[in-house]
Amino acid sequence: MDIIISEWKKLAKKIRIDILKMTSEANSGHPGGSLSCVEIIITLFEHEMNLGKGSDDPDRDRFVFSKGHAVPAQYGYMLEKGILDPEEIHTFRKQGSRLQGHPVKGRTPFTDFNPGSLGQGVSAATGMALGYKMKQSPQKVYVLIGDGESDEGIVWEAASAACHYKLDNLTYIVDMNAVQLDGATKDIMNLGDLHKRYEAIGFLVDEINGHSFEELLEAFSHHEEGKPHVILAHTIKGKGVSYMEGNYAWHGKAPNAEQLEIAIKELEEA
Ligand SMILES: Cc1ncc(C[n+]2csc(CCOP(=O)(O)OP(=O)(O)O)c2C)c(N)n1
Ligand SMILES: [Mg+2]
Repeated sequence: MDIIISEWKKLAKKIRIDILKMTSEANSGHPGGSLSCVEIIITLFEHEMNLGKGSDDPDRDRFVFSKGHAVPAQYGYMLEKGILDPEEIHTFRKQGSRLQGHPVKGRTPFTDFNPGSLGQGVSAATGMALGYKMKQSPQKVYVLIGDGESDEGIVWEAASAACHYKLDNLTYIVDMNAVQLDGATKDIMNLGDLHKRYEAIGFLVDEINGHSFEELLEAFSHHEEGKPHVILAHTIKGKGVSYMEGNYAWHGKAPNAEQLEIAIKELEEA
């Protein structure tokens, strides 16, 4: 496993550089929340999810990027793995391009929902998992949720339904970077103790460091029959770039050419 993790760490660095390059060239996008979820995306796509014969395989597992503004992390992964043409990095957020600022279902591979309105992806993913249960299909559904997004009421309606219908084929991963659009999540709408909240509804709960591949792998290996699973993954918004880390100002702002150069240097030298 050691060898794989050292490769994943190199991949994470490349993806972070891609995120910065694509947002900088587009002069728009969301670097902060994209940088925080890179290890989560890698662990899901490299290890956890059954991708079947590829994106068109109807029997593969499903992924809903509910905090869809952070999709540069998934684009970066797909660019690095050759699922997307590396040249497409230059098309991010351009008119007519398939690499839009939020995922577009059916336009890019492994894109199972059109998110953007926060909270809706959680509801959609929960419905997908219920559908697979009803069909007695072994397929699993994974959904990536923001901590700020967790302020949305629809998340909790979906979470209750997930327990009511015993959706043990469903995993929520919450990117707990502690920051949302214009401040700290605890200052804007305090979530209280998410661990206890999810446990009280009936989830199997893990709380981990979301930048640790070892902890992500361990958490993903847990399963309890009849219970949906939530992984509360503590991360750093803007991870890897000193002037972005923990700073809400980089939620929806792209680095300029000079800032990009500093960021790439920091990542390469880390
Ligand atoms: C329903 C809804 N309200 C507001 C927004 C605007 N918005 C986009 S991202 C964001 C903050 C999200 O914060 P968080 O979920 O913590 O994301 P992350 O920190 O991972 O970037 C907001 C308020 C939205 N997209 N949808
Ligand atoms: Mg956040």
